[in-house]
Amino acid sequence: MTGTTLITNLLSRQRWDLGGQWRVIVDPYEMGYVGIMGDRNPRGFFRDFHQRHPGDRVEYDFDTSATLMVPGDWNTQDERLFYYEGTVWYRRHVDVDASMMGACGPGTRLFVSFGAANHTARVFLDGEELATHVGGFGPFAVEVTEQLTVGRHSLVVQVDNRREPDRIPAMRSDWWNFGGLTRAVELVATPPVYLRDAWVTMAPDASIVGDVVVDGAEDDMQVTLEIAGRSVPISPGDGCFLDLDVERWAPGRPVLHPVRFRLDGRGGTPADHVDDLVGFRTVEVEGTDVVVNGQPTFLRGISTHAEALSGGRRSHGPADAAAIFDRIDDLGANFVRLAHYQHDEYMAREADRRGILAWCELPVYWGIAFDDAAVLDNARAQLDELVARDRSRASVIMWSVANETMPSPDRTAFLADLADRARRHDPTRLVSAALLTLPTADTEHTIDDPLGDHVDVVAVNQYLGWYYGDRETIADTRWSTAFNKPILFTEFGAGAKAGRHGDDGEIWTEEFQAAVYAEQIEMIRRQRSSRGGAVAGCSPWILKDFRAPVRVLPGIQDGYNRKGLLSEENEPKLAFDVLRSFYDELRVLEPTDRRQLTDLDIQRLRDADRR
Ligand code: GCB
Repeated sequence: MTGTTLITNLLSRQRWDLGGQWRVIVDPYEMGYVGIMGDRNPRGFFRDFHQRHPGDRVEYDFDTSATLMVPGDWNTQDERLFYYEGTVWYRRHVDVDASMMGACGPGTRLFVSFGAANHTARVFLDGEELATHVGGFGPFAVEVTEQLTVGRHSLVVQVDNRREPDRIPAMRSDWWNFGGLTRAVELVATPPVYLRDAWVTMAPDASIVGDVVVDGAEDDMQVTLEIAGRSVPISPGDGCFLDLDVERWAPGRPVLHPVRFRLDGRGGTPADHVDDLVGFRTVEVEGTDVVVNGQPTFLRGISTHAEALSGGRRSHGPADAAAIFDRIDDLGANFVRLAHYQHDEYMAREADRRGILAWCELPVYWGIAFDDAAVLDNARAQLDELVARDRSRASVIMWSVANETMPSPDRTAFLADLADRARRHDPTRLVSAALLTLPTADTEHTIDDPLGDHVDVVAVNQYLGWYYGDRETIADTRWSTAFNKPILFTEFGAGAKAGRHGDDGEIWTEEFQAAVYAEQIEMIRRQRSSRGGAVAGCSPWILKDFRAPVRVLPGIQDGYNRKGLLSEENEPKLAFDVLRSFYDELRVLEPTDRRQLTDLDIQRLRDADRR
């Protein structure tokens, strides 16, 4: 078997879109792979057999089977698959011509790359099993150089989205388990020796650091980074270290610099190159402040799932990312929490372009088998994919290794391992994990979860005024940690059905949700960091109502978590404006952002001042 690989900077490569309508076979009993004796089925769907003679016993036929759009989740494309959790076989033909085979000169290598396939994918070409990838949100590629010839080929992918106790995520989550080839599938060409990975970013001491991985390396290759008019040698594995005065990327000021990584062979002949647009900024923690470019920066955030703004489907690609970020911009946010798993690469790129800071998260979520070494291995692999893909993104300031995990020695060891690994791979960014807070009758909360020792930012999900606590006492609540680190409220919120109005004491009304936001905001106002408090920001739960099978209340939830500031069809609820006004108020205090204000912003600030 070939196995999977990870190619970063795909957008800089020659690619052919393999999206469109793929033929599919739904296979709840997995008979397309396994025979009746539990062995590998020699006539399995991966063979893509066709009946050639009237006597041929072939009991499937992709050519006449249903189709599904790729990229896309299967749940929202076919109502029979809405709740489906199991295997679907995807098949498409790949037509290869001589120009593709030679796209990067003699020895061109070809890969099929997947933005994500939820949850486990087996890839077959012309009946041959090539690779398996585990993890529903990570990018991967499969080399097909040896298999592809000029002509038509059968590409079959078995995608299985069953929930299992030893998967990440595991059995329960408060979001839809969208199955399928949910992100782009592409054929990618590279030269025979190529830059499989190439990244550059700014370290906290403002030096520029970067490195590359050369695949197919020959001894006399040379790698150079071209940046801001300079050419700097990179020694693969040891990287580069540069003291260069570049204009900084900052929240609200998204300055991006073109960079090129060049790979040259013997005598300086060009062998490969990768282009990127990269911003440079520093990020660190000082006491209870998050400091960006030397400036304490309050994170005016919002959390979001990877769900399209309308239609309740899995989002993918640049258009969905732009639409989501339009709404984040409308809020006046400078920070987004990309919850609860790896979003697609376009999200961090859009954040780069907009000057919005980002938190990236692994799906280490409720009920993970922390005592299982294989589960830890998979978490490590998912982390590696995420860091490798996004570590040139200036917007990304934080890797989150988990959400809401119950403290236990196994859990803390597991997550400490991931936190250390994130730092080893990328010492330039912060590490965090969203912690669970449980109800107490107190208005004094001290976070002492032992994981606090292993993170840079103590992120807290708290549902005062919703799952517990009186709304009236939210504003009086005081938060501290045992760690002298910034506190970030990664979640708070309340459910409201858009268009449902009433008294602010009645749950599910927009008024109730808005009132919870007002109290939470008042609490934050009273203890912002760099003014004596410890709260360095928030990313309330959540931008938009999102599909969740556990949300069953008829007439109100109907399969949606209703904590969105926007309805599932992108209509703002009252709380949207409450949060926006708070962020407007904060922006006045922030010099970097002030330069970016439009006339409309200034008018809004004046209005906020008058209130
Ligand atoms: C949480 C979870 C999030 C849920 C949210 C809720 O704490 O982190 O995934 O959707 O609460 O609405 O209960």
